[in-house]
Amino acid sequence: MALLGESVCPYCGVGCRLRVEGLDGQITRVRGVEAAPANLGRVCAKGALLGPTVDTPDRVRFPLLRQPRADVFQRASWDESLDFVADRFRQIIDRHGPDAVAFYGSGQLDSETAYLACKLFKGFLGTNNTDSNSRLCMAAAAAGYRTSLGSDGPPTCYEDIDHADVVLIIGSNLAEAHPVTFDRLRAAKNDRPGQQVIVVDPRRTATCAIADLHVPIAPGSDIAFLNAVARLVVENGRADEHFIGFHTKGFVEYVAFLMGHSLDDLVAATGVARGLIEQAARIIGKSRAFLSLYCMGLNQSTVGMWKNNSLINLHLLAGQIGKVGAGPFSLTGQPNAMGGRECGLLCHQLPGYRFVEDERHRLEIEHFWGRPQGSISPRNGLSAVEMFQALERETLKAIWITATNPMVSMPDLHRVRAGLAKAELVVVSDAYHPTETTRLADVVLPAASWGEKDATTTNSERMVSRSPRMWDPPGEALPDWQILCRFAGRLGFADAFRYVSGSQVWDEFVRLTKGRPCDMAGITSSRLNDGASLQWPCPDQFHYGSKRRYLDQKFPTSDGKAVFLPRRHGDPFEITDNDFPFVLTTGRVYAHWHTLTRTGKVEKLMARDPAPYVELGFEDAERLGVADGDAVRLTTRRGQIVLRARRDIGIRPGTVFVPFHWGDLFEEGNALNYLTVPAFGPVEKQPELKFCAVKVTKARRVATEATRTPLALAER
Ligand code: MGD
Ligand code: SF4
Repeated sequence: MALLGESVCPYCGVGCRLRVEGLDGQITRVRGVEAAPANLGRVCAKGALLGPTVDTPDRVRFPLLRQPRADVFQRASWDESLDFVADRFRQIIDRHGPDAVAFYGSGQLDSETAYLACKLFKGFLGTNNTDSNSRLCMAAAAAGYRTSLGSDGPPTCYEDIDHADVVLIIGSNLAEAHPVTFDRLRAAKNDRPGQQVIVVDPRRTATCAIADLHVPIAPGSDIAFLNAVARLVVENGRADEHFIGFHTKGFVEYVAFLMGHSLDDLVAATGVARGLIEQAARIIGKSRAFLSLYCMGLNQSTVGMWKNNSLINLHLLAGQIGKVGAGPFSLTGQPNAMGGRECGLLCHQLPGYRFVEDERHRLEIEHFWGRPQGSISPRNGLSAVEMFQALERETLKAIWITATNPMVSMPDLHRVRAGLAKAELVVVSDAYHPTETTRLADVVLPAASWGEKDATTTNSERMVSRSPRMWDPPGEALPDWQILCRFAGRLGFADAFRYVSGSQVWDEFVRLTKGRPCDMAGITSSRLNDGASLQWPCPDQFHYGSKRRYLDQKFPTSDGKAVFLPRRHGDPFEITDNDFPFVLTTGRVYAHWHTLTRTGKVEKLMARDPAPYVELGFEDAERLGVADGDAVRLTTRRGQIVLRARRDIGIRPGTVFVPFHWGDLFEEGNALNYLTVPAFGPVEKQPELKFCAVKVTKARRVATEATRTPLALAER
């Protein structure tokens, strides 16, 4: 057995560092690296079982072109396929302008690719239509940090878990979605039994196993909960007047706002007993080091940014930020969702936490890229959901999709399918084919995957690491950043996209972060290639990186003060009624990652969670005459699917839960996201994946057994 290398896990944002061992070209063992701050030697089953996901029969080995008017793909050369794509892009831009094309990427892309996609589309093609699936998970957190604290990016680090005496887990199923962080918290709690954990989730999830208090609020009612707690903290005399006076603004208005809402009304909106909220407020109010861990239960909402602001208000009120063991800590979902934000991949951003609507920022970037003034459009581009809507309206004509499978992960899939069908050109660069999305492409480009390329990523705690190439990509597959460079060359921009290595791309990018809140100027390629992992801000090459931000309690706002932003609780986007009386909420399970392109091929993981299901409460199930394993039809205003029932005592009455992982390759037309609503928040544009109104009925026909795997399909 030989060491193949040390690499960051390609799954969740915990960013575990893994030691990968192999023999005869096969991975034989994956272990956690003891010295890595993110995981301290731990690894979860998904990381440990990465081996079977690498060399599978459905890896894309060569470029594939769909044959005209046919449903079959034919192998093509790189020259042929990129010439074809470049010609089509040029024609479409000539006819309809640059905003007729778009790039839709992913939080799984390395920073090198995210940066070059931004450079090519925003700087050289003249459209800000680049976005990523991070829009579906972290946009609200980014907007929340920015509006409340003056900058995106969490102030905290994993080590804070060991120092906090109160941990609020709100809208996060840590045990299944960030299991190594969950294990760390469990260990911290075992070491210090006085540490208190509060879980706020409409479901009694596996995370509640370590909870001292579970508050099963009604889906979507987080703002009411947070405002009620804040009001009680004020009433109990627990506000930190010194911190508020010196380091915040807007407090008087905020308190007036809180007192303008009766506690009874706030409590009623949460749907839980007042005593639970009072208990939470007492625990938080007395805390010496109060840490919040949060994720999609806050972010995936049309009021996701407001939920984030409300949580940060609570931290400001209690003076629980900018110190060891305290602060709001958004857990990123994907391995490089943070890096995408730093590189400016989202449609309103530019590299180094800059913004397309800011003239000074545009000028700085144009100058750096050697572009004429005015090259970068001053308008925000299309965000994720808007891209697929624009395809259906035919205002967007071409889309380049990379490292994501929107035909499973986007809301309202019937519309996504209609959009892709109307597109003049769909290019998908992916490691696997078929996926639900590559099946609908005109061109499929073979992407090198984890272990097959050098790749830089930033995890949830701002830790930047480089994963080395450990083995060769299959066939002619290439790293995504190289594919983009070859494409840029064909569009006439070869000089600006001539890089000898990913390191050169990275070093160019970090120069753009100099002096910015996410300063990575000191995180040079030579340090990363030597195996260093460093947390930004890290302004120069002698700096050791920063575990925490805001320790001086100065915030990157115009006057250095954080801002209280009163946010009102309101109705969800889609309300339940007699026709659609249940709330449908969605999420993840431990064994699976996103749309199963990888974990669907791992026998042990499939054995744990072989098929999709709907979880519903016992009372609701009894009323509907549904037993475990019965077929249940779920109908929303957008579609219907049939799933097997799992009764659970831990879910609120009137709420049902469905994991989102299974797509059409498992059962045609039966994916969860055929049901969900494409509404998104007005500022952050993050879609509402946690709440829609649904009818639940016992189905007469038994759902087809969803036992096929993408692998089986590929082999047919
Ligand atoms: P979810 O299951 O989407 O996972 O990680 P999480 O956000 O932890 O949602 C978390 C919880 O929110 C659920 O338990 C749900 O019941 C609760 N919830 C629903 N509505 C509300 C609400 O209105 N308020 C509150 N307070 N809670 C609510 C997501 C993260 O996971 C992400 S973004 C990604 S991209 C990664 N994906 C992923 C995966 O696919 N599989 C696995 N195993 N792990 C993953 N980790 C990452
Ligand atoms: Fe990978 Fe996340 Fe598991 Fe760590 S916790 S091994 S990063 S999936």
